[in-house]
Amino acid sequence: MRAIGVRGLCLMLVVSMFMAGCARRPAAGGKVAGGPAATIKTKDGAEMVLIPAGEFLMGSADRQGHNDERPQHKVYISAFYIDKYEVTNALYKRFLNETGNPQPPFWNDPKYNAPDQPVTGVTFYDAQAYVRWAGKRLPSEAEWEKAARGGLTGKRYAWGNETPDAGGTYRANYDPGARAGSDVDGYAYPAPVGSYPPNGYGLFEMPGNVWEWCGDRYGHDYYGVSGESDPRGPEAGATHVLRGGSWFGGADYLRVSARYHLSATTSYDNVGFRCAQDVP
Ligand SMILES: [Ca+2]
Ligand SMILES: [Ca+2]
Repeated sequence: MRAIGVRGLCLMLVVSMFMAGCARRPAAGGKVAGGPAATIKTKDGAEMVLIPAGEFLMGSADRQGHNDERPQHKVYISAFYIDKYEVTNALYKRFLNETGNPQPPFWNDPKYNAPDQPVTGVTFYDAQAYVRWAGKRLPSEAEWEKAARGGLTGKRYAWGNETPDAGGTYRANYDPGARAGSDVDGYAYPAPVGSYPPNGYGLFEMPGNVWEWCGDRYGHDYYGVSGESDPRGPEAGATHVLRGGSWFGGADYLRVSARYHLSATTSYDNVGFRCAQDVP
């Protein structure tokens, strides 16, 4: 047997230290010991982020809050996954190809149809068809708000209480107003997903870019009667909830507690969605 010499021994030492270092790193996806993976990739190709179980304060006690955001109330949400980004045109195209669902009205408009822009012009029923195809579901309104808050408590926006343009840095794609111009924040139309900083849970564009359909029906006074654990909205109601504001609207609807609603058959060029999923 040949002696390996001092250089060989050093090399072996370096290699074994490297391997030991690798072994200590968390598995791909950052699996928490004994718990569900922090991130997963699903059938449609989307990345999803785990939102931990726990209580949060839903709604607003803030003077800026609208009547339907009151009363602010405590809600418990079970752990769930939510898409890291709004559903893009690239992902939606696979769904159209596989299902023959009709193209949304802005599908061929170059202002909206880049592969990494969020899909727009989707009705609530389109969004439902997509989530069923992907084996997922729409987030409840309460899940959406918890996810949007990014772990912060009682703040006005996903990033805190600063205005979306504080210090000259734009934190979302919206319409800052006639004086500034709708593209002073970087984009006059939907921005490619991932263009703005993520929130505390690592989710992008929860505020702004496109409004996002939630699974719940809308109830103006629902917060006064809502259950405390995984609420799913009122039994009846003519419209469905949307959250987050959009490129075609002001800062008020970027607030994490702001609510909006439309009939399930409406399709606008500032409305999209993202998916949620139970923890298996
Ligand atoms: Ca804008
Ligand atoms: Ca959004």
